[in-house]
Amino acid sequence: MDVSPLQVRTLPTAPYADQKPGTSGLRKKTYVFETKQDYLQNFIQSVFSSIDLRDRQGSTLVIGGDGRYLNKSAIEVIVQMAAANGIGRLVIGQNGVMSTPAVSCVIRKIKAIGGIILTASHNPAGPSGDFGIKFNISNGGPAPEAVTDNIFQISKTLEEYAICPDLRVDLSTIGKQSFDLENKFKPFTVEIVDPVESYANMLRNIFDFSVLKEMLSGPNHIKIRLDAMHGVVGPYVKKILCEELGSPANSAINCVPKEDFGGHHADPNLTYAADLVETMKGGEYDFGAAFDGDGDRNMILGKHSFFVNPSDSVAVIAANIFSIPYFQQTGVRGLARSMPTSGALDNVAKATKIQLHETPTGWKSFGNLMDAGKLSLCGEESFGTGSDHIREKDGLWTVLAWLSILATRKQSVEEIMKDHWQKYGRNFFTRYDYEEVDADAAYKMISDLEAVMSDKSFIGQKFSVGEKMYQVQKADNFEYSDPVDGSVSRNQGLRIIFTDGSRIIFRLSGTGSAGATIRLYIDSYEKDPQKMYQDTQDMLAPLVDIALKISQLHQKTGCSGPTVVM
Ligand code: G16
Repeated sequence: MDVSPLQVRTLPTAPYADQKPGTSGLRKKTYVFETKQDYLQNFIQSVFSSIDLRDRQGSTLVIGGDGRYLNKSAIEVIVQMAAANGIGRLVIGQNGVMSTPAVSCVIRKIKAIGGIILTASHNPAGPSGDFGIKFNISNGGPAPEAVTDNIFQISKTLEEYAICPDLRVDLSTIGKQSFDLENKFKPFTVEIVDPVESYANMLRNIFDFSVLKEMLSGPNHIKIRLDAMHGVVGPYVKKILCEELGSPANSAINCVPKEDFGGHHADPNLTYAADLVETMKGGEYDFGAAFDGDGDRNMILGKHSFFVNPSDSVAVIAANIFSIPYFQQTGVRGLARSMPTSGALDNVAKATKIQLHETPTGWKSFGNLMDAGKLSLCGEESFGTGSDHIREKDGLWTVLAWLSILATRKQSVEEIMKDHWQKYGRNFFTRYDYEEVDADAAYKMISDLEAVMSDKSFIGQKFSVGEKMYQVQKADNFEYSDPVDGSVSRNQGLRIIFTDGSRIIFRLSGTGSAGATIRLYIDSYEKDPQKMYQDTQDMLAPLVDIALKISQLHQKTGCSGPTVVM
């Protein structure tokens, strides 16, 4: 197919100095769709310019998105620009759709130099929703700081971008399309692939599908309910859980990806997945799960909506890890959680003598540890769990991990969770989000708090609420030295650690799209079996009081309470 010559177009004169392009590596602006003219073109040209010209011809990039509004039109522009920039080959999910875990899987499988993911993750979609662009590198994970900084530097001075404006790609037909370009770069190929196939194949090699099939469709099958929330994961659920593992069609709902996620907020938590929670309360289903827009997050529920806290979820998987055949082959190289995630995983690591890593929020540090062979399983409190099978968190993998545990233990979700607490103790955990806070007030509150915490007299201070008394043992701003590349990440969150191990953590979100989001995390360990089943909010109320008192959060930001409690 012949296309018109490459064009070089001028970008708006004002450089993008104030906008770090939104890769997840550049977390500050990840999900903000900048409305400045040609933002997409600037971002993509900066990514391509960061790849040495000599390497582009022989290279392959994987492209996919979560199907939200602008997904397809953005991919059409990316294809035109890839051609003009001399990229040899693109592999794209059919109709431009591919889940984040699947992109990671395909990058690794075909040894691509990286991938571009069009997603704003768990944030709302549609014409008035969010949009984002992510750049992943050849290990299948989010680009590290060194790469994103380079892209950012390029973006600041970029004046032009290259494009083949007449190149028309057919995103709907599976197969190869070749384009002869009237320039020195040729041929340019685009391969449209089934977005589910490689990913499903990977899962077949990780889990025992015959055991899962028996549990989901055999004579004594359990009943499950999976809510794809009109995000990208619907076709994966249908193909893998329903077609292949035999779960009836009505066990999977909201499976057609929509540009606006059906007007819902595709974020799997008790607030936004309320429909699933309601349905599960009825007791008809034994197991439930919901996913976010791009398929990397998950929420696990048991019968009657028994909620599995994500920090507990990764701990349970760790404690039962050999229910998953993959780990029988690889062994367990290490466990990891992000700093604000509860210490539930630490209890398992301690008991099993497996090395535990505590990393900054986000998936990048996990990827480094995995590449270095130091990490097998990891998770975050924000509904993310995953393993070294790819370099992103993985919602559907987590569901199959839980189902494998259910199959091995022949117990319900609730029984498994309660047994776990009896054995390891329970970490009560909650997160308060204060969204759309005035940014200046939020930064000031955090810096004032850091000043209070840095005062020598703060260590040893006692705080009492009712009968409860907590004494400060340690207070700092979390810092992480990456044991693999030696990089140091500072200012990762303020931690107040008490003598009984309870923790209060404050940090500013890196993914919000309006104002600032303050996150307050509370984590408290309990080993008294009598108190094990108490209500989380009741148990943690004294620590919440102390956190608000020390930080003066409400007074300093004008907030009267959190917008979301998890
Ligand atoms: C939030 C969560 C993090 C998570 C990040 C990206 O970041 O708190 O745990 O890693 O989103 O999640 P996703 O890959 O699903 O977009 P923050 O900085 O807003 O707290």
